[in-house]
Amino acid sequence: MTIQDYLDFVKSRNAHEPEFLQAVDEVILSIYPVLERHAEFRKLKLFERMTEPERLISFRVNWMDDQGEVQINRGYRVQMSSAIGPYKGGLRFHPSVNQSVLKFLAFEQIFKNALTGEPLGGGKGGSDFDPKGKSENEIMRFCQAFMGELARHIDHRTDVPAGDIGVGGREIGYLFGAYKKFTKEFSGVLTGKGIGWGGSLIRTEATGYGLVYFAEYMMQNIGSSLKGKTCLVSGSGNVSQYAIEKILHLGGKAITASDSNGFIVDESGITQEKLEFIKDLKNNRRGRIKEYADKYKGAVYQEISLTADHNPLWKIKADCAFPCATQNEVNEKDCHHLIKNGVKLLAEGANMPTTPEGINLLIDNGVMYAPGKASNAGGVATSGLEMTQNYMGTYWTQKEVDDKLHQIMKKIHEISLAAAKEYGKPGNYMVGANIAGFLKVARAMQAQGVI
Ligand code: NDP
Ligand code: 2IT
Repeated sequence: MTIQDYLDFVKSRNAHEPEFLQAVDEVILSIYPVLERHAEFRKLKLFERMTEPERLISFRVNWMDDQGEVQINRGYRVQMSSAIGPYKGGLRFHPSVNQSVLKFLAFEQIFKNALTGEPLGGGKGGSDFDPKGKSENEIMRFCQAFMGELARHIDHRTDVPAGDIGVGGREIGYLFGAYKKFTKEFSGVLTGKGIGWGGSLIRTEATGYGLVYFAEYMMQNIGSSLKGKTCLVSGSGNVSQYAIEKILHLGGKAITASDSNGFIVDESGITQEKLEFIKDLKNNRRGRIKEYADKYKGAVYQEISLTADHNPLWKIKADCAFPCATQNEVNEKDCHHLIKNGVKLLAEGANMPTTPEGINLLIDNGVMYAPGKASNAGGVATSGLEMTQNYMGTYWTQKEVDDKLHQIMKKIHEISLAAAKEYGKPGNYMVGANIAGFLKVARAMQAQGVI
């Protein structure tokens, strides 16, 4: 089969799922040389099988709002691959959630989880529920209604969800409480749990911290570091907050943060004190990033139009860029702006934030580019560490977990570079991460037979 044959095969089965096709196209373009080298993988149709979810569950979620009106949402769990461990991946609550978005996320998760070196399969789930503007009680009732159905499809050895966009510590608490009530079981069925009831230290910080550890390894690889570097960060949620924090720890300067309405630029840098303001604003008061510029007069706020042909955040001059909000938030035009301004590195905190045209432009212009499945893997890796602690019935210290996270990111960096080199694309983290992740899953599937 040619690359086009593979693309046609997947397209014919998923014609109306653009995000899923985008994620699959990137992987097949990267791993085709592996299939050329391994006739046994081709014969077993391993790649084709990876693109078909093992199971896709879609369900109705009914709940009652504060006005007593019945609301109907759609819930999903995509159990994509259990080749190397139980299905593992987050839950996303956002109005844009649909089958295509969750299949792309579940597909990415297969390779990301393989890269972590832990026994984690790939999955993803969520709902088109919009948490914005909902009361605390509505969030709780929705989580309970959602888990009312999801509980019958998951358990701590089969499928272990966690958070993603719109699902943080608060939602995991409500989901866990509901699961425990429905099943009579106190187990590690979810990760990202609170400290004191099964959660792991550093899980909250892990995606953002891991992202910046990974970026630091990329800089070290060219004899440089993040120290003194000006950084653009998009988003202001979980991943962004801890990316900004770790950039600060390593001596860099983050100057932007955003939400779906707009972004702030603070040329003097987001300090720890200002970051605490963002954390309180976003995690407790559920406010908008605009308030940052009201509070800190040196900062400027600019609105973003979601339908514009570029995002002005990526026009700000900086050394490094960390997209940490959502898919396709950095397009070709944005990459032109980044390159023109001399950006040296773009590492993805979000999943698939850069469009394929954007990625090609960055790589062709010598910008170091890290795909999310490598650079944001610290979150799920630490979820894996939470699962291990739950199985063992123990808690590790902050230092123990952070050291392990550091080692995992270092290893992902090494194996991605090694695979890229072996397949004739030295320095190409995208090709390397896809190949290293694919090989691990492929060998497991090969060993387990046609099942
Ligand atoms: P949060 O819900 O905590 O934060 C999401 C942030 O992104 C918010 O600032 C949000 O703004 C913004 N955002 C969301 N959707 C859009 C949109 N369509 N356009 C513009 N801005 C948007 O989510 P996380 O920080 O957990 O997740 C961010 C990204 O990181 C996602 O791609 C997720 O898949 C990925 N990721 C998350 C991991 C985790 O452990 N949480 C692990 C690995 C990857 P607003 O408030 O206006 O919605
Ligand atoms: O995209 C991701 O890796 C996550 N949202 C985290 C998944 C997890 O199971 O911790």
